[in-house]
Amino acid sequence: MERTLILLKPDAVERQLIGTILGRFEQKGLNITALKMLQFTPELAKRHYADHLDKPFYPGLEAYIISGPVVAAILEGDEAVAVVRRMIGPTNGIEAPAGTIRGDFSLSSRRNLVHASDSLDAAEREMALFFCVDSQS
Ligand code: 3AN
Repeated sequence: MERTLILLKPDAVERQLIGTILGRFEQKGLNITALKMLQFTPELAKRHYADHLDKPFYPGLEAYIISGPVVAAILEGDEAVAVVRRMIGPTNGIEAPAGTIRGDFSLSSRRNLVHASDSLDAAEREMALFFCVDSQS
């Protein structure tokens, strides 16, 4: 069993897609073991997106992620990290295949609805950042 961290980003909340997106993960058989709504601050954005701080798209990414509430959740299931990454699809919604969440609902690289941890290490770090839990608990 693995756990992974997802964020339904401000466009998902604004477009009233919280239930639709969480429903897809539930239908897949993943369990939601933690769930909350929160508002990013610039400081939290810099911690969460530390790897992207020097990218040209970072200022726009920060402005977007702090622009409205997000929903954070921990999903649990067999190979959850890889399964959830496949379900959300590639970063750019224009290129994401139909059947993935970004492929079905996004036409953008920035407003791409959902974040998911991209490794077990990232999942551990991100679960601690948003829920103060470690991957063993
Ligand atoms: P992913 O979420 O697919 O793992 P990352 O980690 O490469 O993508 O990028 C983190 C976030 O930064 C993306 N979800 C997206 O919101 C934003 N982003 C990435 N690439 C671009 C880009 N070329 N233009 C604008 N925003 C981007």
